[in-house]
Amino acid sequence: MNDKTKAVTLIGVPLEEGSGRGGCAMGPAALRIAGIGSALGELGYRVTDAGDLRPAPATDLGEHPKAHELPVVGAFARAIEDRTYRAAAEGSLPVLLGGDHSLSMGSVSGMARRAAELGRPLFVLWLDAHADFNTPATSPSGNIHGMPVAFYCGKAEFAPILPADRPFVDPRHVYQVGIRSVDDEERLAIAENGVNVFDMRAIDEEGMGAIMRRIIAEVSGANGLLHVSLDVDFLDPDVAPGVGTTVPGGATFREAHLIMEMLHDSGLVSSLDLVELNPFLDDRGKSARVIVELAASLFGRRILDRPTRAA
Ligand code: 5AB
Ligand code: MN
Ligand code: MN
Ligand code: MN
Repeated sequence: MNDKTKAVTLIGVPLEEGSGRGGCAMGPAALRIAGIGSALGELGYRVTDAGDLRPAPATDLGEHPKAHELPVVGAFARAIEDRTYRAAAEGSLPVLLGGDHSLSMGSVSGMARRAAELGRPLFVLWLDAHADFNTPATSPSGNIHGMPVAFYCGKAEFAPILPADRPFVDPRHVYQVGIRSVDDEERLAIAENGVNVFDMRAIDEEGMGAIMRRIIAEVSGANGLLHVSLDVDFLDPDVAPGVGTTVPGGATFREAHLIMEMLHDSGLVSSLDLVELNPFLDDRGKSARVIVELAASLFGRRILDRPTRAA
């Protein structure tokens, strides 16, 4: 992604049904108003805005007692999987403008399909207060935005949303950073499946720079593609209040900014989700602006040029 001739495709996902409350469907509009397209355009990328996906609910998916709004969320997952895969296959870098986090069922699955085609492993950097590894059987809420990681790892096949033989992400290729709210059964599941978790304590003890250097070295050593999924609640609520599931003690702007700069320099990022922004809960566009600023840093906006130094 440090090749500025590269194409970027913005994919709007006005989806909130996975979150159990209203507001996230306004996320794509808020991110556009905060200037996501022009920010990347000014950095030299060829930006195409593919508009918003608006699939009709999937009539073949029935209501599920413990996976709310399955026909809506399932239809979005299919449309997102297809659109993300096509953007990547055309050589463009998909940026998903969410929309609640259930959209990652589609975006990550689409990238997994692309990675399998290229014969390269897909890694996921999950920046979130939550592990999102529930299944309908373990979820305390029934909200699908708490389930996408289990879904794309093939551990939550609760409905025929996508083909059962699609490529899954190896849970050992998932790096979760910023975690500070995990449900009891979810905690067991992430440990059993070998998800790499860097909770807030790890960040405080080791420092964000050291953690990111490790992650980047592992992805780079495996010649992997890296999908980045940024949930607004990864950030501390003081930095980004516009989200329905705030948890105190989150990442600072400086920590998040460092992640983005290091990711840019790594050149590894193949795709990006910006999710869970709820403009209805935001403070005069503050969170939307922070997310656009972080995305711009991921795409190479920098404060000062740095001398190249040995790793
Ligand atoms: B988010 C909770 N674990 O499953 C659940 O915001 C919260 O995408 C999920 O990270 C939060 O309902 C989902 C309690
Ligand atoms: Mn999430
Ligand atoms: Mn979250
Ligand atoms: Mn949330």
